[in-house]
Amino acid sequence: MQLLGKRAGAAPARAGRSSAVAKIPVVAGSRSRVLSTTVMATAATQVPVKEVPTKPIDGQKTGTSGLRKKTKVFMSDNYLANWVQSLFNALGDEVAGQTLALGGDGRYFGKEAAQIIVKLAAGNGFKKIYVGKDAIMATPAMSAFIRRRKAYGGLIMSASHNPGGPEEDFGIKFNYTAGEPAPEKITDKIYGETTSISTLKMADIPDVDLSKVGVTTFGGFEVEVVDPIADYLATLKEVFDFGMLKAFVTRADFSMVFDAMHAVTGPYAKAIFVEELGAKPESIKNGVALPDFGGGHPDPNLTYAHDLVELQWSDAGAMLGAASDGDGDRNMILGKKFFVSPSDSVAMIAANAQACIPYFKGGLKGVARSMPTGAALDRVAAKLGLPFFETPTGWKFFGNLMDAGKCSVCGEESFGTGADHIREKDGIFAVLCWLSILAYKNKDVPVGGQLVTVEDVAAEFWGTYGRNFFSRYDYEACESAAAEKMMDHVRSVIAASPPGTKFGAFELATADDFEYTDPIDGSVAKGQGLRFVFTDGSRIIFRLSGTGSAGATIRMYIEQYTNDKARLKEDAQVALKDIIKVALDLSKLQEFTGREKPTVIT
Ligand code: VG1
Ligand code: CO
Repeated sequence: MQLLGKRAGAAPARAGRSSAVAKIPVVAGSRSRVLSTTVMATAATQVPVKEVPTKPIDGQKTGTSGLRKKTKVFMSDNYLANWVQSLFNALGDEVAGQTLALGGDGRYFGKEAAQIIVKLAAGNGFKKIYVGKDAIMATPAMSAFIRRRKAYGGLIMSASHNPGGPEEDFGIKFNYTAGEPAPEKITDKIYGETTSISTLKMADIPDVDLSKVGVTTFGGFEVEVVDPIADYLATLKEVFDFGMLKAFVTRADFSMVFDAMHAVTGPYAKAIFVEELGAKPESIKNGVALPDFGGGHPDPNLTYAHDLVELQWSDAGAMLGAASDGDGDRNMILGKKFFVSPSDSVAMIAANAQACIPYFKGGLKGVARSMPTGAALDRVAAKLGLPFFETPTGWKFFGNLMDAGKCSVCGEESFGTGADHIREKDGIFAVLCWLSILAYKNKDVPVGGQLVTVEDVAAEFWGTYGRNFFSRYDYEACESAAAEKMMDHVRSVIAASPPGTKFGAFELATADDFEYTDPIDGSVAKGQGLRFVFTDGSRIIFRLSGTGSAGATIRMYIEQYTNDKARLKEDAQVALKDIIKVALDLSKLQEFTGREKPTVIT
C-alpha cells in the first residue's frame, strides 16, 4: 500500500500479527488506566507487545516544526506516546520491518521519552531503531543520518530554539525518508489520528542503556545506540574542503568563537571545529550541553546570544563569531562588531558558493527562501540565472524542491541556512560556509597581512547587489485573543487597500495573505502571512508564530532596498525607521497588544 507517496513497495506487508488480547484492569496506583496485553507481536519482530488503551488528547496539532508543549504536558500520561502512536498509525503498513532513527537535543525529559519511543517502535513493527548515544542527535545530524543509513525516518525530540527544563518546553518532530521534516500531508494525518486514537502498541521490553554505543536485541527487534556525530561529520566532509579549512583556522592571525548556548552543538562544535579543524578549545563558549540550556533561551539572535554579542562588540572579539540553537539547525554569524542578517547570509553564501565550497563547484541548481526572508537571495538568483522559489515559513517546504533537484541553497530570516546535502537547516554547515568564504578570499593574504573580514565580504556583496535592509520584531507571549484581533484588523486593512493606496511615503503594489502551491506535488498552503508589498519593493509582513507553547508570538517583518552607495553601511534600524512606523501604525499593534516594545529585534 502506498500510503503517503514515498517508499512505494519498500515495506514488506505486515503479516501474521497475533491478536490474543487479555484485558487486565489496573486498579492499584495513581493511574486508572486499563492495561491490555497481547502475547505476541508482529511476525517481523517477535517481541511481546502490550496493547494499552488510551484516549485522544486535545491540541496535538503540529506547528511550524513539530509538536511543542510545556515539558510537564509532555510528561503527563500518554501525551508523548499518543502522538508517536498517531504518527505510526498515520504511516500505516509502511512502517513494518523498517528502520527508524531517534535522537534529540538533550533537553530535559529526552532520555525518558526515548525509552517510550523505543517501545512504541518495537510494538509497531519496526525491525530496528538507531538511537543517538544518551538520546542525543542534533536536527541536521539526524537528517544526515537518515540519508546515510537509508532509514525509513527519524524522530527528533526537541523544541528547537525554545527554552528547556521542567518548567519550559519539550517537543517532537518526525523526519521522513529523505531526511526532510514531515510535509503537511503527513502532519495533518497525524493530527487526525490523535483525535481518534484508542490503543498504544508498546513492546514489553526493558529500558535500554542509551549511554553506551552498541546493539541490543529483543527477539527480532534491534536497538543500536550510535555516535550522534560521526555520520554528520562524514556528510560535512563531502561538502567542504576540510584541509583548506584547517589551514585557515590554524593561521596565527585568525580567530573564531562559537557559542553553543549550552545546547546540542557543544559536542559537535568540539569535534568539528577543535578536533578536526584545529581551532583552540577556548573558541567554544557555553559548550557543555545541559538539559535546561543553563537556564538560557537557546535562540541564536542578538538578544539571547548575549554572551557572544558582548564578546564580539568588545576589543577581544574574534574574526568570526557564530552561535547555534537548541537543536543545532539555526546559526547566527557575526564579524567583529558586525552582524550578518540571516537573509543576507544565505544570499552571500549562494553568491560565493561555487568559488569557495567544493560541493557547489558545478554551480547551484536553484535557490529558495521563505516568504518573510529578505530578498537579497532573489538578486543573486537573477544575476546567476538560477531558478528561484519563495516558500512559506518552515523548512518542510524546501524538501520537495531539493528532492526534485531544483534547489541547492535555501534559507530563512529566522537564522536558518541550509543546502541539499541534507534536508534540514544546518547551523554548523552555515559556519563552515562562512569559514570557506573567508579561507578562499584570504588564500593569497600572507600571515600578518590585511585579512578580508566578514564585514568586507558583506560590503563586497552590497556593492554588487545593493542592500535589502531587513528587520524582524518579535512580540513574544502576547495574549492570544489580542493577537488574533490584531491579525483580523490587518486583514481588514488589506481588504480596504487597493493597489496605489498610500501608507506614509509608501505606495502599495499588492497586499495579500500569502498562499503557496508546491510546484512539485501541487499541494497548497494557505494563510502563510499577511503581506504588504510596495511599489519600491519594500515589504511589511505579519505572522503569528507556530512554534510557541503558550500564548501568541507576533512576528513583524520589515524590508527595504537601497542601492545608494552612501547608505549601504547604515544601521538597519535607522534605515527602516519610517517603514517600521508605517507597519506599527497600520496594524495598531501597540493598541491591540499593549506592547510598547518588541521582545526581540533582529
Ligand atoms: C520559527 C521561524 C521559522 C522556523 C521555525 C523552526 O517559526 O519563524 O522560520 O522554520 O521557527 O525553527 P514560527 O512559526 O515560530 O515563526 V527551529 O530552529 O525552532 O526548528
Ligand atoms: Co532549531
